[in-house]
Amino acid sequence: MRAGPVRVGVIGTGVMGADHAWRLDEAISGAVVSAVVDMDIGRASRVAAGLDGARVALDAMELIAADDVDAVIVASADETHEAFVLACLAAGKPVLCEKPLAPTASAARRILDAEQAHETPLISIGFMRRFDPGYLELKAVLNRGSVGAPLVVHCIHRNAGAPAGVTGAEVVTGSAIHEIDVARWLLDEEIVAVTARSPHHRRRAGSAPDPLLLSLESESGTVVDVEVFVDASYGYDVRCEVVGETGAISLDAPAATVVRLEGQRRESLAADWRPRFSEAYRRELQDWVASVRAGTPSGAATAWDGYLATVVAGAAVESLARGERVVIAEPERYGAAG
Ligand code: ISE
Repeated sequence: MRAGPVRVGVIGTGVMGADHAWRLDEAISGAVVSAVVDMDIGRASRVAAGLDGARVALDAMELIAADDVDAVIVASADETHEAFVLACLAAGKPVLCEKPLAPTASAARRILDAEQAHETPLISIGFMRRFDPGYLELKAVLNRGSVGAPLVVHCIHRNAGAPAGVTGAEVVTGSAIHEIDVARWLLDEEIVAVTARSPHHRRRAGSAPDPLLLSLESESGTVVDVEVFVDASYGYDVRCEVVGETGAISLDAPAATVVRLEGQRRESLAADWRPRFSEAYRRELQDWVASVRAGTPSGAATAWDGYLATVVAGAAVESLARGERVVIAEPERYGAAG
């Protein structure tokens, strides 16, 4: 067990990086944020000013190599993940990388290969649904066999507003990838084929495929249908239902309070994923910090999970472009594609 707190460096102080830094500072035991960095130095400085003793690093590579950084969170733009995660591996430092591990399967594969040179896995991926109490209970009930074998899984993933200019590929690798990971994790199976469609485009979402509909087929034939909105207008809404041979299990979206007033029963919805998944983020970070202190792998998704999620995401992007079902070849599914 490492003596003293883990000194964490945070790369990227946008929405998620700032949230992780704040949470580490306020709500996680055994860690301190020692350094932050961002393309926007003003943004990094503002985040550092709100933390207890964090400095602003010169650049991401300086932060990764620094003696006052034991472990790194990568929460920068998706296309920068590969260079930063590879640098963490070269420095032998544990890294919690936000999803996706990389925007393409080939980049994720290079990271996976580099990690394999290390005896202990160093990479954890921020698929936080794996730490959400609701998803964990759903998986536990499924694993107990209470509803029999799963036949269909319905995933709904609605965001309240779209970032300007988001592309179809980004909706898949930035948003739908959570559901791809959930499908593999819940079913304990690989995805063998994907069909992606975007029947009606919402004007508010610009050119983004909104909604994006995916149909994922698992090895044993379970179908996972996924609906993603980048801009559903009304709030952040994530749901999941598994229908089995003898019953169904659904996620109950947590709301802190229910107001009964004037003949109505109202629950509020979060504006984005941070409040909805705050407990999942807390558990994910606490687990990661504990694993870094103990020098053991974390309970988070691994580089392998991150790689396979990008393989399925790549097939979804291809299906969207071709308008056809895309079969994922066996070598890719089992990581043999070089
Ligand atoms: C965002 O980047 C996240 O990771 C959220 O969890 C997800 O719900 C959202 O769709 C993404 O844009």
